[in-house]
Amino acid sequence: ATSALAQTPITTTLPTRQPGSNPIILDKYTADPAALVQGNTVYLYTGHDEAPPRQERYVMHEWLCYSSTDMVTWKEHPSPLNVKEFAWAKDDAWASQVIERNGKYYWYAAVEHGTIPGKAIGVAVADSPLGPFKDARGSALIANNMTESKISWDDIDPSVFIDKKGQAYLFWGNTVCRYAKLKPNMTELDGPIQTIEVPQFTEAPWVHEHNGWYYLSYATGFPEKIAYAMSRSLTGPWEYKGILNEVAGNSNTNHQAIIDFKGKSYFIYHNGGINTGGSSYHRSVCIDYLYYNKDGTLKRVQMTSE
Ligand code: FUB
Repeated sequence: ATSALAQTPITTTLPTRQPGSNPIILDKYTADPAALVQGNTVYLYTGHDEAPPRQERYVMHEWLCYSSTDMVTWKEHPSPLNVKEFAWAKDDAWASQVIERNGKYYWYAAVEHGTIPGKAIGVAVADSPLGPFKDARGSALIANNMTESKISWDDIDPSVFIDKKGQAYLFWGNTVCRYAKLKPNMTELDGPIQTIEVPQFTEAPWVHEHNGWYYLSYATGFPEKIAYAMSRSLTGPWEYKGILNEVAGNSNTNHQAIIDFKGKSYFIYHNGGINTGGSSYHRSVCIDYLYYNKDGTLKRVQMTSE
């Protein structure tokens, strides 16, 4: 039998976006969003799903950057980082996050290592959120050790956070959630790698703070939903609070960024929602509002097409 997907005509002309609708970018497939608020502007960094139509595999060589001052209209900037910038890496511009410290911008990114088997995390630095970003170390910050989980993609999905005292933390992982402190230079670990116990952690940790609570959201199960835990401390213990949103349409993976901007909170994620070819490997970034309960817990995200 011919599948519904095979019957769907795949066009190269993607639809035109109505302002405020989801997905927010229609002329490229975008995945693994990370957002950085800088004053009046939100910078949105995404992976770029470049697989040819119907090819169900990740083809990702570069990251993309968009900015907005209203979360509705998004301006695309030239790609500020390509996996080739990491000379020690082979390919695979997977999930990433950018953070600012002392006027410099640090981009943590998962890539396939060229000589050490499996995924690794590199860090690039720039003087502007728009780049150009340059490899800050000349080597991986985290390279695959394949110790506990025995999988080659356990060192992926970096999320970085700086607390009010100026201590930076890097969170990452697949199957096992890990974290480590970063030195003030942001390019070296400061102490041992620790693990975090949260139920059914698949990947995609994102750490944010809101009203004195820390939140660790992450992809759970497969196909992936997003779950979250809360803590008063970045070093835990983390208390599991449940599912934050359901499987996003037509994509086995989900990957979230959470920000506050101009008095509102946003849940930024991806789905396979473009109806001319969207899939688990042709993903699209979406944005919905996020609402907090009085006790700090999160209301389930209502995914919308607007
Ligand atoms: O984009 C490649 C991988 O898919 C990411 O690292 C995961 O979070 C999932 O979104």
